[in-house]
Parts: sequence; C-alpha cells; structure tokens
Amino acid sequence: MTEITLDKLLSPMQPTWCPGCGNFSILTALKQALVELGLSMEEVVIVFGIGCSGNTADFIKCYGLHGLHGRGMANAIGIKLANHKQKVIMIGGDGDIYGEGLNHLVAACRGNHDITTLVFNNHRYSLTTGQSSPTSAQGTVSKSTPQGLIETPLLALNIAIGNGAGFVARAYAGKLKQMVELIKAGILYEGFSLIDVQQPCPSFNKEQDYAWYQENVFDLDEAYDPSNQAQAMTDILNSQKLSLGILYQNNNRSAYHKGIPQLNEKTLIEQFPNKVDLTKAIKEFI
Ligand SMILES: Cc1ncc(C[n+]2csc(CCOP(=O)(O)OP(=O)(O)O)c2C)c(N)n1
Ligand code: SF4
Ligand SMILES: [Mg+2]
Repeated sequence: MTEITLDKLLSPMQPTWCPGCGNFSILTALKQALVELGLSMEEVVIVFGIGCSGNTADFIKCYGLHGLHGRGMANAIGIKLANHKQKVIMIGGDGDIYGEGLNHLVAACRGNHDITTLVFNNHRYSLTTGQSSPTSAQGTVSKSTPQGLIETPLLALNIAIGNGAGFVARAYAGKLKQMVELIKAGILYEGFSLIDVQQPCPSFNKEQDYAWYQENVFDLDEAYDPSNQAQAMTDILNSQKLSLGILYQNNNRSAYHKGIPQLNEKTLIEQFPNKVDLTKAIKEFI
C-alpha cells in the first residue's frame, strides 16, 4: 500500500482553469483531505463528470474514471458494488449532477450508496461557455437565456435530503479549511454524502463573484442540529443566504452495500478474481 502524499497526487499536467477559478482551491482542499485522512493510493478512486469540474481528472494523479456528462454516478455506484472497500468519490458540475445526471443522483440518495459526491456548483454550464444551469438564479441573462431565465433554481439539496442521502453539506471554495473538514467528514461517513461546493466562475458568472459570496454565505452555528431532517429542508427553503456546514446527517441509516448479504465477507472482485480480465478492454483504448 502506498500512503497518499501531496507529491503522489501531483499530476504532470498543469490546471488549465481560468485565473481566479474556484476550482483551484477545491482541488487543493480535496488533496489535503485525502492526505489528512491517511488513506492509501490503492483505496481511493475518483469518478469525474464532464465539465471544467470534470477536467479535475487531469490535475490529480489517482485511480479514476473520466465518465460521461451526467452518467458518472452510475459508474461510481458500479465501482462501489464491485469493490466496496474502495473509497469512491464522484466529482461533477451543477449541470452534470443536478441536470443531466439528476436521476442518477436521486438513485444514489435513495440507496444511500457509500459515495462522496462533490458538486462544483458555479451556477453555469461553464465548459460550454456559460449557459444557465439548474442552479442559476431566476432572471439570469446568459447565452441560453438572453431575455432572463424564467425557471426558479433547483432545490438540489432538498432533493437529496428528502430522498435518503445520509449526509448533505454545503461548502464554499473561498473557505479552504472548512472545505477540507467537510470533505473529510463526507468521506468518513458510511453512506451517501453530497457536498455542494459553491464555486465562483469569474469567466461566465460575473454576478456571483468572491465579493458576492462574502455577503451571501454564513456558517451554521453550534446550536444547529443536523439530525433534524424536516428542519434542515425548511431552513434551506427559507434562507435568503447560503448556510455552510453539515446541513443534514443521518446516523441511523446504513449504506446500500451493507444490505447485501453476499457482500458481508468479501467484495465481488475478491469473490470472482478470475472473472476480471480487462486486457481486451485496455488494448482497445490504448
Ligand atoms: C451527454 C452529454 N451531454 C452534453 C454534453 C455537453 N457538455 C459538456 S460540458 C457541459 C457543461 C458542464 O457544466 P457543469 O456540469 O455545470 O460543469 P462546469 O463546466 O460548470 O464545471 C455540457 C452540457 C456532453 N459532453 N455530453
Ligand atoms: S470557465 Fe469558469 S469554471 Fe471553467 S475554468 Fe473558467 S472560471 Fe473556472
Ligand atoms: Mg457548472
């Protein structure tokens, strides 16, 4: 086993993100969290969606899969069921996970699959140059909504909390230390953890810049009780500003794979080691 260090995670490829992009600090927080958890390179696998967020695949050296836009969660669930000893992390954008991939998100929540999902939520389809996304504010003027967005934003976190996700948190790319702690808590949680990371996109979301976030985020205080599902959903619904921290945590629900007796002892790949022959598939793609 090779212990994770920042050096080991260093990719030979330099990030191609725009100057000031929130993705830089999210990547830093993720790496720091993996190091602080003392995990090994072999036990972590990251599935990436398609987007500026998904391009993180090139900028961190680890086991992983750069999937299809909106479909990464299905891959992540498959990986977890094949080898439930892996720490499986899913990274995607608001367009990817709350838009095209929303049904897969709901499936992951309902099953409470033990996957940690980081949504790089910049409120835009940024890689495709800034169309309105499911989390864009009503009235947003963008290339796809030149007269202003008619729809209201998707209440993604309430969809997750209301549909079985065991751990739901909100982070902000401008608060590194808190991001590290929330990512660590999500990975340690045995069940589905969703961390919505509010991410400035200086190129295509000029409204929600760092100054806007300074005014519009606040930390949950110590009196906040994350075990209260109904209260968590009501607070999200009623709050004018974005609360940061663990919004909901259910410690009474077990993860999906725990409900499968055949996975009690050994993982699927431990049970059927000879059935796994990727030689042909690998030859096809290299
Ligand atoms: C199946 C499929 N649908 C659509 C696209 C086009 N596409 C690529 S990236 C992208 C937008 C990504 O937005 P988001 O998920 O929010 O990520 P961001 O770039 O903002 O990080 C879209 C629509 C695609 N590549 N594949
Ligand atoms: S377009 Fe936005 S999200 Fe994409 S790299 Fe540039 S600043 Fe970041
Ligand atoms: Mg986006």
